[in-house]
Amino acid sequence: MLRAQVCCSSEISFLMEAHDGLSAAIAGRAGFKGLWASGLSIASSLGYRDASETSWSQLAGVVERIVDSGKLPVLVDGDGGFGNFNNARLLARKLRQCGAAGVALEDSCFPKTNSLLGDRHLLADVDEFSGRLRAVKDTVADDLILVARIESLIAGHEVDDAISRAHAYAEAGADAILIHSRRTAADEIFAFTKAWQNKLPVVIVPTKYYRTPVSAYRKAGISTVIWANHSMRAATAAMRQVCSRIVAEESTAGIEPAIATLDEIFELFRYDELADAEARYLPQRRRPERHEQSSNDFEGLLS
Ligand code: SPV
Ligand code: MG
Repeated sequence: MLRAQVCCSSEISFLMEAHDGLSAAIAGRAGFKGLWASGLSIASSLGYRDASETSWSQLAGVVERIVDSGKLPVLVDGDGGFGNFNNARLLARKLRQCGAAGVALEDSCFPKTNSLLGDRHLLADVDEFSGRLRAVKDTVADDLILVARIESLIAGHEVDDAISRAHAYAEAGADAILIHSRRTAADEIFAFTKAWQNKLPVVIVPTKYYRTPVSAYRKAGISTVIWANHSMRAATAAMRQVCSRIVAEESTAGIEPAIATLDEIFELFRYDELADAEARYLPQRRRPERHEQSSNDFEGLLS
């Protein structure tokens, strides 16, 4: 399903960020066909920094909830694989067990730094990173789609460097190339796609160059666009606003119309299905005598 979207479709596809079961369910309801389990967003939701502070097993635990709750194919942000080839293949095996559809591995060094922050972005050696990719491919074969993410432009290198890495990663077995840029215009991305000529499908993350219209990505033959952190940022803004108002107003009356109703939450997670299942599977009889007796006894004690 994810392979079809990223690798085989002539239509552009969109992956929406999810960082927990709630954000995954909401994205699915909104109509997205696939999810991005974002390292930044998951770290933030756990109260960590996107600097390899989340462990690979914590990531896997969250991915499992995203997969179960969203019921959509999930491409997992695997950072650099949390170490060398061995850590990367262990991660990939675990993500497959959790039901992920793909993993994106970036050619950064451990511990990583978020690509959109600061200027200290150390690139992995091409051969060493290719080994990580090969180890993952040999471990999970085609069960997981393997996206090789190139951080050359983030680290301040030229498009040529990104292209030569893309060739090496394609050779190592990548199914798609994610080219990342932190510029506010998509010029570097289009220079890359022009030179790369879709030798493998191209995935992008337009967090910084968000003004570029999707029509330009279609024209450039881009396969997949990742909206990488927008639910987490929306939740942050909304929670901050609600918390400040409750503190200031010492009441929740004012914010009630602006927040999700409890019925929306019950509907989102299909509490009606649970009620139906209870009717089907729980014994349909009156509460046991013994129970009534003990509750009466309890009332007796209080009176
Ligand atoms: C993420 O969502 O964690 C990403 C994209 O890796 S970025 O934050 O731009 O590095
Ligand atoms: Mg990340």
